[in-house]
Amino acid sequence: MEEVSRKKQSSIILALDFPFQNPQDRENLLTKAQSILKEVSPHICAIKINHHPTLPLGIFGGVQTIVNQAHKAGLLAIMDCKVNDIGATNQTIAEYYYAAGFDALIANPFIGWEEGLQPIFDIAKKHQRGVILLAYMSHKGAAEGYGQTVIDSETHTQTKQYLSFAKKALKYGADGVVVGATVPEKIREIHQVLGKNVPIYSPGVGAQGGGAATALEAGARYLIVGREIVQSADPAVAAEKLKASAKSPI
Ligand code: BMP
Repeated sequence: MEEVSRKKQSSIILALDFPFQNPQDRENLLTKAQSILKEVSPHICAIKINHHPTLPLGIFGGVQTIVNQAHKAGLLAIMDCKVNDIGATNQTIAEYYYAAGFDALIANPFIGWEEGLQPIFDIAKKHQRGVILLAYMSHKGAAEGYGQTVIDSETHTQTKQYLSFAKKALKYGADGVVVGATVPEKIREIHQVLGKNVPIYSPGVGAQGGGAATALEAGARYLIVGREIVQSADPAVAAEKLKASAKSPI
């Protein structure tokens, strides 16, 4: 990721999210996604795919076309499936997404290591792909889970859930963690734990109220941006502006 980001001179990851539309209009949706990706490609380092295109288009023959297009443009592709199940199921989920060409997927550390995250990391290692873990989400309710005070199961001391997840990301050798741009103080704390060992991916810029510069100053390495680009009158201009405002860490 670091290599692609430097080459493209961009820290922006495009969240290719679209609002609900009639599932019969699948072809239009695919055309729209491909056309925005083409326009925006020079200004980003990766795409992130969530349920928005995956549910109507499916993976093989649908979203996979977008992943292939991203790769041809020299970009990486992250699957934002927030894997959150038992190990055997997680393994199958990871195998399908990696088979579709995704370079990394996002998983939820609440499931724990044994029979949870471990099979995902094993499959990732086998295919030389990445795993990114959630550490503190960008929405308000994140405080109820990621923000709660817990007794760490290993140290038996009181800590914040997100700091415990940050330490686990280091221990597991995660390729990144997700921390909302809406909570720069949490980015700062998590960055103190991770240093340069695990990069912070930060969604929540623009539509959710987070600021690009603030998130980067706090320690985010990549900005994940959806509506601010996708729903702009000129997605390429919006992406270029964000790229320019996020120049500092490169
Ligand atoms: P937008 O820039 O339009 O708010 O999109 C952000 C994207 O990142 C969405 O796909 C959302 O589901 C995802 N996301 C987020 O906003 N906050 C998180 O904490 C984790 C996410 O994956």
